[in-house]
Amino acid sequence: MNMITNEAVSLDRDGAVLIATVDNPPVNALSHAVRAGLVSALDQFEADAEAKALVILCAGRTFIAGADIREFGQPLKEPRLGALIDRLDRCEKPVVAAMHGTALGGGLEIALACSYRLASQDARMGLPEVKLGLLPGSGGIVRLPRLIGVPDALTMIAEGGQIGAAAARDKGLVDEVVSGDLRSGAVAFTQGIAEKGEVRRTSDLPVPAFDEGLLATRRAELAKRYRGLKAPQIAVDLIEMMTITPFAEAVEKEYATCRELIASPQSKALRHLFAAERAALKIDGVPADTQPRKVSKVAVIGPGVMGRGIAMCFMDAALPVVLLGRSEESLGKAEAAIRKLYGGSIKRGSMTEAQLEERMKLLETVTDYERLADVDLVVEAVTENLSVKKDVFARLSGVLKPDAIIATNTSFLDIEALASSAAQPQNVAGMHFFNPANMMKLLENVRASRTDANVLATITALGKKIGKVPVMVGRSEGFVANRMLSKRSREAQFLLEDGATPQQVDKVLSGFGFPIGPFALADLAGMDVMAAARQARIAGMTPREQACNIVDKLAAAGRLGQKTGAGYYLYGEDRKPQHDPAVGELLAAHRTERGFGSREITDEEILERCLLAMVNEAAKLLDEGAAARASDIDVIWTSGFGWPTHMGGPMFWADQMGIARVKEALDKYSRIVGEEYFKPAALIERLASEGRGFHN
Ligand code: 3H9
Repeated sequence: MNMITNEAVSLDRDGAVLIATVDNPPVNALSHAVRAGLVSALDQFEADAEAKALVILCAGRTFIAGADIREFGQPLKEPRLGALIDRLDRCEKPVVAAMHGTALGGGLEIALACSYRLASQDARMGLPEVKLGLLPGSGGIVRLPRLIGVPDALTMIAEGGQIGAAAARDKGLVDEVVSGDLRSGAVAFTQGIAEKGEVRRTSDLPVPAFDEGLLATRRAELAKRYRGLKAPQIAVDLIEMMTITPFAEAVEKEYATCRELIASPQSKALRHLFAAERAALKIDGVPADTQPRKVSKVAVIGPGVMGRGIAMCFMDAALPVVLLGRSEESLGKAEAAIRKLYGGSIKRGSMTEAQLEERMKLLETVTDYERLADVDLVVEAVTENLSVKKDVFARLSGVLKPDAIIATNTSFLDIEALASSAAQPQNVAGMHFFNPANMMKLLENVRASRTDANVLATITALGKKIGKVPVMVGRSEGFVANRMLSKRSREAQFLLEDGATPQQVDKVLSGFGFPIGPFALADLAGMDVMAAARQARIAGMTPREQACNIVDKLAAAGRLGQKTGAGYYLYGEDRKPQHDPAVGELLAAHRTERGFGSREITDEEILERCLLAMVNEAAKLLDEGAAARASDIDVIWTSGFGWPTHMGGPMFWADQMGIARVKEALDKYSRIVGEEYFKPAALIERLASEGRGFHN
């Protein structure tokens, strides 16, 4: 008979074993109902003299995936997770956790306080709190090292990675891996231990000895790997604390730190991004139950740098790829380049020769469009020229299956014009990959006015499948990422004209948290590439933008960037950017030619002009409908363009600054730089007058 405790937890029995089943879809997060239900299950278990042991397991796709993030920031409702875990720790009869799916955060902390831990073969365990800018707060930090040792626990806590069931057993985190049905396996195991009634408490275990130097080494490594992030460093502090502090006091200290971190700006930013990434998968006009089309074979047109990278994305996801090029020679080059890139993975130890050969078997190279008759989706990645692309669309229309999707990888061309040149415009969308396509996480999927809902669902699902962060955007020149980037690049150039140096601008932006400043980045991309991109768009520029030709001057002087050893900076063997007085002279001559006096520019002005120019453009994109939500823009910039995740993305940052202050600053720079560049977007005017932010 089922003994219901509440809507989220039910209790039933099998002989002397009670079984508490948590059922709180989608991921069994520890909401108030789950905590209360488990406390009630414990009450009944303790009061029941016939019950010798209790199993905690979960219905649905996973064991408890952690505290309910949606409850953070709300008033705490009893029972707290800590109190539930303390009850488990003190229980005088054995409790067994049976984990499947992902046992994460508070979910794993519950298991750590049980007498025994079982895992199904596919189960994964972790303490991912650090990824949300916080740390375990209910004994995870104090218990895990006692079970698996300090070095492994430190890695799991400070980096948030997961381990599988077999590794967890080997390390001592799990007692047994259950093959077959988890519930029956767990009940059988628990019946075995029930009679003995032996209780094991992780809290009774000593902290295993470890190498004293470990903490300092890991601190330095983590500072390098997670630049600007506070939680990984605090994780080391807490580990150090737990090694020298009595158990109960250490648990209190851990909880107090967790509460502080929940309220910290970094955690708010990272939690915002967690929700934003999931919101980005919900597409306007695409009902949640829309069935994506089946994609089991794809084609990529154009074997250039982008086409090769895109082909690799699909091959890496085990999808067969037909790469179409104009000549055997270009295809041969592409194939060799792909092999070489995979060769790099072999050198780094992330791929074996055998895996490379398997991967290459997925690639077929062809010159004939007829060979595309059986593909489900085509990504067109030919030269960025409307008539060339239209020609490809027309040729594809003649050979593809009627429901095959055509996705263009254009960066700047008009998606509507391209869709109109296809026989089935409802099958046309954009999949805008970023270079290097096989590495970059961001995928801007583009909807055109006639794109079918199930095409949008398909490219979103496919984006996830190939390990990208897909964000749907609408028609706009440069879509979202590049259109905003072009405004930041413009301001960086204008700042040079006004008197700033490349070093100063790069220092301010990398100090903010970008991995690289715009000028060091330009040196990496190549000045010839930058100059060509500028020429391609020069007709649409303002007179000041047209005349701001520093890039052309550097390119003409042969300063093409890292590849020629000189660009905005000088480069030696170590490829570290060095100041070059010649660039100072070139800039001074440019200012004289343009009639600009040089003035002292503050770091604050640099930061605000570069970032607010982007935010203002983003507000226009939102009003135009090219971006569906402010949070989508935050996902785009944090997953694609190095905006530091702990700053939440440009729109989150602007909200933190306050929209009234954003408008004030835009008004100020309208006066200094010009109205045509900084006039506040209509949306910013509206939000400022209503006292609202982008996210509310
Ligand atoms: C913690 O435990 C702190 C404690 O130590 C101490 C406290 C004092 N809460 O990702 P998906 C939702 S901190 C609420 O698409 P998947 C998610 O928003 C927590 N909701 O699925 C989405 O909803 P929607 C530590 C959550 O299969 C839906 O579930 N734990 C939570 O790709 C499906 O999610 C973590 O950080 C949550 N904790 O991946 C785990 N988690 O459809 C975070 C998910 O409405 N979660 N949702 O947008 C994950 O890593 C993944 O969600 C998981 C499933 C791997 C579980």
